[in-house]
Amino acid sequence: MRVKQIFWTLLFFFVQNVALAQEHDPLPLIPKPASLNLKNGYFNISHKTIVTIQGRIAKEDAAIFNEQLKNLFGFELSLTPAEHNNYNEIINLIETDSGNIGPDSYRLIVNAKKISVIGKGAGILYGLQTLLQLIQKKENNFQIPCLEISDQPHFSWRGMHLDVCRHFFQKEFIKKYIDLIALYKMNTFHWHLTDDQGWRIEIKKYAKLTETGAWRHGSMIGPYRAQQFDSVYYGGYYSQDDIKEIVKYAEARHITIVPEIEMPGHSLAALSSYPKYSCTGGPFEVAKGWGVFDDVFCAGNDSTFTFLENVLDEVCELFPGKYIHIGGDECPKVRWKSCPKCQARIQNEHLKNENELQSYFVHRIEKFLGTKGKKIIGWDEILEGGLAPGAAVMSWRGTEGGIAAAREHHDVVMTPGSHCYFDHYQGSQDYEPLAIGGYTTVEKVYSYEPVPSALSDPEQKYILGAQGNVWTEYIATPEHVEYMALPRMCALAEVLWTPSLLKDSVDFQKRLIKHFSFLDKLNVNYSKAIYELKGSVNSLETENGVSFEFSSPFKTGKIFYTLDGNTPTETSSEYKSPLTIVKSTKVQAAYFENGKQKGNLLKQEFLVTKSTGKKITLQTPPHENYFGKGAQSLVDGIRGNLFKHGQNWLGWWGKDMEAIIDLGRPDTISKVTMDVYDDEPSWIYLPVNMEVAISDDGKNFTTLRNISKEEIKQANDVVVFNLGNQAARFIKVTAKNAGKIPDGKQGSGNDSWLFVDEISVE
Ligand code: TNX
Repeated sequence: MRVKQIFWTLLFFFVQNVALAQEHDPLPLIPKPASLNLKNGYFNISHKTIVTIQGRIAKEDAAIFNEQLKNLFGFELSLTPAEHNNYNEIINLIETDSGNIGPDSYRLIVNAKKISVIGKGAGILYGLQTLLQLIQKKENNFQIPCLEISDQPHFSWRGMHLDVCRHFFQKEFIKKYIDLIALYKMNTFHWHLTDDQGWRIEIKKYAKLTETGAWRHGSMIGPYRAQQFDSVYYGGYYSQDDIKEIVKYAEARHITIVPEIEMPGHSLAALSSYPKYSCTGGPFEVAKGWGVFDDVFCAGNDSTFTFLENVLDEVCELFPGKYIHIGGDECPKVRWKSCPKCQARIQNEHLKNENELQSYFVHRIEKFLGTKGKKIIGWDEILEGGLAPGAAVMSWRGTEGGIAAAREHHDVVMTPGSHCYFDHYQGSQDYEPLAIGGYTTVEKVYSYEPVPSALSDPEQKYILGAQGNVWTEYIATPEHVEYMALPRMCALAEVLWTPSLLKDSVDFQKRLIKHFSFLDKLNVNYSKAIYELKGSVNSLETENGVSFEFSSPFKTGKIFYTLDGNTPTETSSEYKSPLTIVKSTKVQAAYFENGKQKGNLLKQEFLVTKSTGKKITLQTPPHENYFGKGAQSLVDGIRGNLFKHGQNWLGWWGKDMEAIIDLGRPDTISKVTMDVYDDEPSWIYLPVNMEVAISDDGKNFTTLRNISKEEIKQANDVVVFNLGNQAARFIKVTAKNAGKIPDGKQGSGNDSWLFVDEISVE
């Protein structure tokens, strides 16, 4: 009897909880907690609420929580030591070191009269961040729903990066950025402090680093390929007092700052101040433009190392964290090749080449930092020529560097351009401010899984987590940083905090839209690109052409479209299901609600030919950063569009493209057209050779036409193969990559990119 009773009681509670969970929209929590159990009722929070505190950390956390409350809702709570426990409405903060709770984890229990936050390490602050996001205004009250949460971080490195060199941001904004990092339970701020365009940290021993190196006599304006500059004197730096203040500010929010001092490349600002540490002796100017520069620290000169060690001495004093980021990326080797001292070093140290010289450089710095009790972390180029023994790697050029480092048992932070570069476009380029390129939507960031499946279980442990990077070549104001970082940072925070099994993109989008009002209150200029009406092209199995599908996060209104070039209104055709595009058309569509258009006008032109929507295979898949929808993007009827790399272009890095299109049956063909892309300063080179071949069986191909480098150059980005009349079912198109970038060019010594799009067959 008793057992039965318990059973029914339990069932009742279970059903009630499930019903509650379904009835309510998801609570606007980001990141989503590992476990949440919603209950009936509310806790009323007001200036009368008392907070009792147990523990030193809890006391600091409570003070931060109070500041946040004041800022967001205009009231504060009374703080008191734990003994006073006999109040009506109280919040108990309990710091624990119990083995039952993991590092930086917390439990949050909200009852109608009492809230408990039990946490370890950063756990209490994280619990309070959850609490903050739960506060809802109801008439004149602020309420928190009754619930129980048990929560813990999924990854240990939950980072955000900010480049303060290409553009400088004042101390106050750095604090706001840190506040946002804390709000989303992230714990690492990677501060990119030195680069070609500015040295931003005061070093007492070398005053010229900031007197000279922090200032430039102009900046690049507009897109890279326009190569235009203003002549405005620009710069700024953080004094050591500023740095100490910021480090303390971050520490209170359980955030470790990883300072980055770039070497051996990206060092023109330092060399402008102290040219004697270069190979040629200078003189140099702090860079006005973006990109990669040939003059780097001289690796043959011992005094370079003394200089860097003295700089790092001061850096280590200022930053208590265990990691110092030493850069290591994009270091051209041209100067080293002709520098007698560097060549002598290669000889004396029995190094094979300049790559090994870079590795020598990094090893030497690592050793020095080891004596200071620090570990180094660097961009994935530090793998080339042999990784320093204790170095951790930041994998940015894709995931390969991370995989290689983990296999060698080095710690890894994933930050691939494909998902973690928040300087890329996040919405349609028709409406977004100028960005460096790429196309990384919030949805894409959310889909990211930091642990590469190629790694074995034991190797996976070396993946510490991931980080969002905000490079600021095209981002000059705090508002613009916010715009690029948010809400992509919300998505990444959830990728890093929430167990991957609980990830749910539909639920995330609902929470995010609710959460926007919170960001409004914080005065954060986030992007609203998720409201965009988007179009996606899919292949049709049976017919010619492609299907075109619209999606909008709004659900209550209707989408209208036109195919005749007119702007859609509510009297245009209503969108019910994916459109079938069988001939060249210009589609325009918009979302309407209550008689008004909401969001953007979607415009898409299709050029339908014999290849559109046909089966296509690629010998080598494109690079993950420029993957589009894979091979299908080459025959989706959408031409690559100059200035818009990222969305429609597919890119190969150092590799050739070979595509085979299957028309499904033999057909007459007379012309093949393909778009190519030329932007050498951005490392994108025209193919050096292209070829079209045909076949009846998909195995034995006959080459019809081969186009040389010169002809490709003259083709003006659209390469046309006139073939006469041919009968074929299979068409093979190849484009040969230009290989290594030659000396004297941007990015020399690196692999070049090959960008192609749409293969039209007529
Ligand atoms: C590559 S990521 C760089 C940066 C640029 C960034 C722009 C990395 C290690 N180096 O210097 O700012 O691309 O996206």
